Amino acid sequence: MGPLLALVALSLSLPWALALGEKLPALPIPRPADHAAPAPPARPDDADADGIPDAIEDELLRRYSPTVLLSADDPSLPADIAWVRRRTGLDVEGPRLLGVIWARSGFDHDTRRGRADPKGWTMYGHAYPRADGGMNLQFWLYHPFNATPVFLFDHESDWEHVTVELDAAGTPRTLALARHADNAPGVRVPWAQVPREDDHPFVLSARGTHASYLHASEAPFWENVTDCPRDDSGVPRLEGCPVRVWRGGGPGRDSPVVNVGERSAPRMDTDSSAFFMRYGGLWGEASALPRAAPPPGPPYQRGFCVEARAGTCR
Ligand SMILES: [Ca+2]
Ligand SMILES: [Ca+2]
Repeated sequence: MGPLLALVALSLSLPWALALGEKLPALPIPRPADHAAPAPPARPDDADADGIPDAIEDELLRRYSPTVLLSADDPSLPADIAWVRRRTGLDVEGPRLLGVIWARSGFDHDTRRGRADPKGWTMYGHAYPRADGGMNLQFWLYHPFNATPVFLFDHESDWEHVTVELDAAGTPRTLALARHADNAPGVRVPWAQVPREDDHPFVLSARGTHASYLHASEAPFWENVTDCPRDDSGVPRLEGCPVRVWRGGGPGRDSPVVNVGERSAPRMDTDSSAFFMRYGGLWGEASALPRAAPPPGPPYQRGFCVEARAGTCR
């Protein structure tokens, strides 16, 4: 894309995205002065300075990570940040227009397909205290492409998320499912109604758009969600069901959950967790079509710190 065309495309796509806003009310990262309460002092066991010992965050993220059921023919399987960066050159020093960074070039066909091996599907975990004394466990799920029934809404990169909300006693209260514009945090379902394996909630991922549902019957007519037969308690029977199963989490699960820390104090365990926080640009090429802008990264989306205790999610 030439520079002039790129400038026109970006100037068209950003207002559309902001106005129609599936993903792009990109809030600026708040400065410390934006919060009334001071940040808790950093402790050796709390590298992201949110007041929760990191080992507890890690354990809770592993315990409550979702089991995501993807349609077997989903055109864009999950991936991880290091893989997509190698293939696309996404970089904090990438090309910048109107102050916005974007990908140097479009994602090729193979990149859009995502990773074939579930071991390469990574969930990015964000655990933080809520203002009411509870805790939110967010699971951010990356696919390299969003394919819709109406191609006009297609875009490179897709960041989706679900949130397990713990009460002040640490007991799960709800599961919030992000879908399209309802994504901060999304549609809440009481925990007792959430089918699970151990403490891992089952989540249905819509084909191509990757919006999250508990049951296919909740999806709008234009969404394509593969469901499975259920047992008496609502747990999906996976044998023979045309889904691909994504179990993120700890030992015995397919792929890891990477705790990314907080915006002002990212966990630096991996290059990917650092990039997750630092990259403030668009996760793909800009587009002139409405709702076709690639999303910004999760830390720059309005759902990232929803209902956070002041001073802890900065
Ligand atoms: Ca912490
Ligand atoms: Ca945290």
